[in-house]
Amino acid sequence: MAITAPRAFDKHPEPPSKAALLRAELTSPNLSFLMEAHNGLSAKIVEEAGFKGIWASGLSMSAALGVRDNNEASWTQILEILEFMADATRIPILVDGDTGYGNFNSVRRLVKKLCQRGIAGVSIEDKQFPKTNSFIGEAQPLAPIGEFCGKIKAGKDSQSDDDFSIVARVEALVAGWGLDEALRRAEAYHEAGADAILIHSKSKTADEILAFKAEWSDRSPVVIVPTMYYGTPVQRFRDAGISMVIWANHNLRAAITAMRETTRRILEEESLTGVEGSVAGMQEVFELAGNPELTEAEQRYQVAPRSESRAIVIAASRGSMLGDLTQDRPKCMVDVRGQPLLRRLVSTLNEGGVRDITVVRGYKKEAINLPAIDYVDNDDYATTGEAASLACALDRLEGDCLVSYGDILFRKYILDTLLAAEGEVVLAVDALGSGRDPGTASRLIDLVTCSRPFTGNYLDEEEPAYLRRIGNDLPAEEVHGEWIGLAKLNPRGSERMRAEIEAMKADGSLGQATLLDLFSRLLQAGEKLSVVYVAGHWLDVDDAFDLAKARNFL
Ligand code: SPV
Ligand code: MG
Repeated sequence: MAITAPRAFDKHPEPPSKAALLRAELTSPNLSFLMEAHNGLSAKIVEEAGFKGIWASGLSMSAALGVRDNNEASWTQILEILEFMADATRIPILVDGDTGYGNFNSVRRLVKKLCQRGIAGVSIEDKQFPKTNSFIGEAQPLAPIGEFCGKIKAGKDSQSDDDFSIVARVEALVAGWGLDEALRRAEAYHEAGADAILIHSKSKTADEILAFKAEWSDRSPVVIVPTMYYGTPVQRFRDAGISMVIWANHNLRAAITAMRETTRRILEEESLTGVEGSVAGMQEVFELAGNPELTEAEQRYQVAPRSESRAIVIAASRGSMLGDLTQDRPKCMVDVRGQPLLRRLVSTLNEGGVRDITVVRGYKKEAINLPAIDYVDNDDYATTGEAASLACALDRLEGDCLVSYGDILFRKYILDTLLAAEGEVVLAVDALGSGRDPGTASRLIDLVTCSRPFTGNYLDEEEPAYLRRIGNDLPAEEVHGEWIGLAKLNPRGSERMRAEIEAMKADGSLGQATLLDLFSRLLQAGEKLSVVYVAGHWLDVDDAFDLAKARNFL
């Protein structure tokens, strides 16, 4: 015989499928154990404990959904749970498929879907749809043998994975029909193609299932569910040659006891202290959910780290050009289409990942009451300027930090661009803003001169732009744009800004200074301030005309 070179996949054989793993457990001469699970979490716990397979119990999945074991949950709802369980684990799952949820045709579709979702096998029982749990009532009606054999054949013909197992569950002993009927049925189901027989019993002893096994011998693997005859030592099942034991519902029952006790204590004690030591820690929850893997994957796929930037928003002034609108509230709380201006600004910051926000209040500070924001107050707002307001938040001015006027709105991409920009202090500058005529504007415009003008080409990355001058009265021919009122500082930029504020405090110039004065001092001290050019897509609100524009901006 010719010797052929090994093929590539021989060197790296595919790991066995879950169906193959279950089949191996069923057919091995050793006794195997499946442990009940009813959702992704309990399935993970079963795997973590070291079980080689999972029993997806119909009773437990139903109870966990708050419904009865009477096919009250639809089969597709069960399928959803199974998908979570299969995704959460690597060990095989044998599903309690009840009666197959209908006739042979239902079984065909069920088996097809189970194979698609990575389920290793299904057990179907020879009762009538809709079923009732075997431990309820007496002498439940059984399915005609021929009809049940049809379901087994239909299921076997529908499996897309050759190793998928169909376990035929014989209910004759539970229904009181006796050993002979059980054997007759098992034989027929075996003939129809069942991969194993599950012989069920509600007796307190294992006598009847052991009698069955003795007669059945090794015609096919035998599976048992010793919920009622739990007192029988497992060694007896081993000695009898039973193939697989299913511990059918103990995770559900353990959870019920634990949840009841915890809930009762918390209700009574109106405190968590009593239960804290006995419930799983938060870290355990995160670990079970697989959070460490996500952290690893973030590094592998280089997901950009979430912005850690904080923001200081200066909103101390009244905004008197808005007249009556700022009688009882500061400008930042003026309504813009149903929401205060500041709330819209905060939303944009939040959307950009900036959650740590401090607002410096002054005029009518009690009217600024938005949630999830820190506040500091400049109670001398009437006689001081923006730099003094910023100084009120000096201890927040650290790390990556945005400094923003409280009366501006801008598109999120401007924030994103700024957050991504390199540099110790970076100012967002509107290149089109240079077209505004400072002479006719109703307010002061923050004009800038930069190391180069905006080229008009957003892809133009040749040369970074730096701030040369900033002020309200620059010569028109030197103006390259308008600062929009938003700047980003990196840790070193924040440190420099803090130092400069301290220096201004010391020399007495802080009180009346604007932010422009602060930037100008940094420039004079030889600091490099960077510029990111934008072209529109922002506005500030000073007067009624701006407010109308703001409404349109949204
Ligand atoms: C289940 O776990 O849903 C079963 C086993 O079918 S038993 O409840 O014992 O019938
Ligand atoms: Mg069941």
